[in-house]
Amino acid sequence: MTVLPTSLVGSYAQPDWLIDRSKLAGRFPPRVRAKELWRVDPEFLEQAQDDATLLAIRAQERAGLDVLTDGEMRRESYSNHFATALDGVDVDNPGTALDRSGHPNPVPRIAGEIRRTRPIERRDVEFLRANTDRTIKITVPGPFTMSQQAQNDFYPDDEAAAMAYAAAVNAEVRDLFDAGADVVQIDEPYMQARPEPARQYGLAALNAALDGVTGTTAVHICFGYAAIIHERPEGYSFLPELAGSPVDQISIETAQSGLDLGVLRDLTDKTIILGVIDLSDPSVESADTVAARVRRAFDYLPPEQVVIATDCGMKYLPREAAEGKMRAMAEAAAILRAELG
Ligand code: MET
Repeated sequence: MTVLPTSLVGSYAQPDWLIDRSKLAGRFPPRVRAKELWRVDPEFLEQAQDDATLLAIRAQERAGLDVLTDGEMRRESYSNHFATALDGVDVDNPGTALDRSGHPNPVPRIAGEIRRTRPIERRDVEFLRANTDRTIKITVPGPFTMSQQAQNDFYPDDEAAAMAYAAAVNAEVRDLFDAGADVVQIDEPYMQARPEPARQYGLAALNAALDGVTGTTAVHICFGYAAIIHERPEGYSFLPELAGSPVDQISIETAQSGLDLGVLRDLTDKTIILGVIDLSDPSVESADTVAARVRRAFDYLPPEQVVIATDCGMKYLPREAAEGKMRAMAEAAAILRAELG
């Protein structure tokens, strides 16, 4: 693998013919199913999602990205696709939980033992593997985040629920590597939103999800989609804690927040998936701007430990903006590689 590989955090802009982006915008990502968002009849939906995935793959290849995702084209949200496929959760009689901005949201209601009875994203990895020769990454929601996006009516406490989710994620992660994934990324945005419980049991749940896994793993921690959560705090409320986790790569956002990268001093054993693309603004950064954002990390980490990435997912971006921003990443990588010789 080349130095300074470029990658998405996961999602790419979904086509308007596939999903009603006007209904997606401005609302919190759905926790239960939101089938009404799809513009294609159920009979043809998988075919349409496959075609949209091919489009996302080719767009990433054309832009020159090194690590490709499926663009999360098949998902209404980054987490509901997996979370609603588990046994033990009732999505027809949902519960309520506060989202990270404090709004009550319909969420899966844990009504029995959480069990993953079948692989959920295995076909997604197989499809990606069959359609590109580049390195591939797939994302899966983390056990802590899922525990915060659920109403627990079954387990004695939320920690027990998080550990049950961890077992489901662990089985899935193993299957995703078996299906050909090069990198599996666990999305844990709620660790930033809820640092106290994240410390109490979230980290243990993440580590349990990684238990015995041998492939390259990543965890993504962010401030929330720029299209939904507008403010960026000074810094992360939960991050150095990950130093002790067996995860290989940590995905953080630094562009929109202008994050003080001193936090990387605590994470020198990790590869950092460095968010250097601001998703709050559809205008495309120049390659020089992106390169300058990456250079900031070299005060703390050797280039060998940096992956060039977006702050969070590109789900809510217009497609032209997404394409331009991907090209800016690839061009920035080329500038930096030339500098490094
Ligand atoms: N993998 C997800 C995405 O790219 C991460 C979302 S965290 C709010 O959309």
